[in-house]
Amino acid sequence: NNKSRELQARLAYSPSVCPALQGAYTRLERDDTVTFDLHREALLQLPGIAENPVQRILPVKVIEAEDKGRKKRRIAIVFSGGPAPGGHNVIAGLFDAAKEANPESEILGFLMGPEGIIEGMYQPLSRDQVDSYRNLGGFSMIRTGRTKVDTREKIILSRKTCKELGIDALVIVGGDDSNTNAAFLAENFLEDGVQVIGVPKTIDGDIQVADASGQTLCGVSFGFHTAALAFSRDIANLCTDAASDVKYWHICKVMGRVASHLALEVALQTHPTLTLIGEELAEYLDEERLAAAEKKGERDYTAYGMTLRHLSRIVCNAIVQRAAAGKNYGVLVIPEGLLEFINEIQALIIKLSTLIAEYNRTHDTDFHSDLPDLDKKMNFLRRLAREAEEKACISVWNQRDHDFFSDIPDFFKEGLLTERDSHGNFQFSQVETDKIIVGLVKDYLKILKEKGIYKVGIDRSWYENTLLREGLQPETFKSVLFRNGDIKEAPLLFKEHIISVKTLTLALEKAGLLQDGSVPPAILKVFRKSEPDFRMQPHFYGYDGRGSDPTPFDCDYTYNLGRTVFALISGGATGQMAVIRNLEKDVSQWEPMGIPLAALMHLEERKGKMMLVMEKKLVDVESKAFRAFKAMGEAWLAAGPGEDPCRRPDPVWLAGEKDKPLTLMINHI
Ligand code: FBP
Repeated sequence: NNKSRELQARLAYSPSVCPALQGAYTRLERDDTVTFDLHREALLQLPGIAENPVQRILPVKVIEAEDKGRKKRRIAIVFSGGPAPGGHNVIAGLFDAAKEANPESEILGFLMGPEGIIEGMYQPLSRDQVDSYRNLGGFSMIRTGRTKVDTREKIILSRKTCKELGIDALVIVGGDDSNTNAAFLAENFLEDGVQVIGVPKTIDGDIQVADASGQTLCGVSFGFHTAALAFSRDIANLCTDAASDVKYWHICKVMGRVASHLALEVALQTHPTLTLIGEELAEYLDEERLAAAEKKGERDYTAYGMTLRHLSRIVCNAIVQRAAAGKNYGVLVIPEGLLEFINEIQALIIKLSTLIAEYNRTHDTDFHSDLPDLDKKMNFLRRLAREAEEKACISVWNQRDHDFFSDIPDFFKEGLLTERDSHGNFQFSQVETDKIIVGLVKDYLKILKEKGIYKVGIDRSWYENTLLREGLQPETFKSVLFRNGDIKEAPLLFKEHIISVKTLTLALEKAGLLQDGSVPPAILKVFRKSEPDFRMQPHFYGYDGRGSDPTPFDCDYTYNLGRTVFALISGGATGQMAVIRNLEKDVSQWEPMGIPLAALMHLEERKGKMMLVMEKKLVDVESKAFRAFKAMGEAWLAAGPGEDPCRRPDPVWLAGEKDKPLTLMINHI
């Protein structure tokens, strides 16, 4: 039998269903208590769906079910963007609900993402097929892709496919960009009577919706909980490793293209030594610099936001603080999208995007194919900088930009120049952010070491245990290395700059503690441990978590989303996103709803242009979850990873139905 016990349990698991979705029939009811501030541009670009109402889903008895609920339907579903655990259960929920309402209804899967709609690549889904993927991770049943249906031609082809296949409704399971796609397709499909419903997917956790009054309608996107828990299990293991071998700082880059939700969740789940949250760094204000400028009657805008150099100082301060306590190890968590929040880098990314878009427009060709290697790209930028200087006019790219850009390492330059994805997003997963941080930190630590600021103390409990084991009395050791024998008071090792074995030997000689003319091995061992030697091990938590099998919470959530989608379709809705309200509560209190996609849109810069796209929700630094994290920061920094504060979350499958994202739970206390 190739099926593990977990796999067998997964295939047999029957997700809990909320009361409104337990029967075969439902009806929609307009909910005017939920209101949104509609963007003017959404009204202009999506006039047909912009004023959709919010719809609640209510159960009806079989006898009351209207004919439209029982109608035979052909529904197509597509996965779009990165995989997220639980996608197969959206299909299962939709499949079950559609078949219960009418066994003759059919569910088709478009293959390889939106490309499948454009090219007409699809597969009818059978019960056996759906059953064999229940409660399993990945998007492998129909696969996924990142193609954007963004041109007239692609929209025409998509309409043609749906018409030819006699599709009644199209379900798009995706993140913010895919739901933007869903909104534009819904608008364009109105004429053909093809309904379009979006489903909030992404491990990044940045699809969260609250209405104008602040009431939460979608607390988190599906897949977030699983990915965060999968990463957390591994990172908790690293905390144990760090505290065991006591020689490494593990640096863990955690996925999340822009928002730092995953990093925050991982921090709350595992209590690592230090976690950087991009959104907090973006709020940074250099008050000293601001005050200095104000004194001169000037306004220094560079004081707002964090620089790379400052960021490396934050990390170094933590390393130095721990080193002084004898802890030359730790676990640092950084969000994948960290650089997005560093002002100087963000400004650079926007400038580069504008230049690339301009190049493509004026050359009617492609920047990346025309200038394939870094040297060619750099020559192009150099030429632009020269031209701008000659014209002495304000330009997108000037010599200062060029100098700053030239100064950064080649791998980082290449990362910043990588091609945007089809939605115009900067591909942070392709940039070795961890390598950049490690480089900066090492450079700065070197300076701190030379200044005598970065020096390693001795972990008292560790050295006492070691010395006792070696039969050397701590009192003897202390009297040699510390003034008055008081470890807290004055570690001689540093105050006297005893930094080499030679000096240590002299000190011991003075105290008559040499054994056969050399340092006793026990002391040497302690001394070696105390030598500042910064070693960092980089790790990336991303694609593995995306492919994990879902937690019970994500299994239930996605199955209910699938059934919600069918309820919306059978109620005649289009241009809506399926959501479940009250996710933080028990399934018996979950409320399935449809919310208008158009109301979730705003304007954003993409490939150098302002575009109407779904708004991502970033980490709110005023939120309860963020404040809880900040309140624990000092304790986590002082502690050894693997020691008391370190938290080991349950394995993904054992987490239990009631285990939900901590950020979601804390924010709803
Ligand atoms: P979605 O927004 O499509 O769900 O994808 C999220 C994500 O997993 C990000 O965390 C990551 O930056 C990106 O996908 C990686 O994309 P790719 O698969 O193209 O490398």
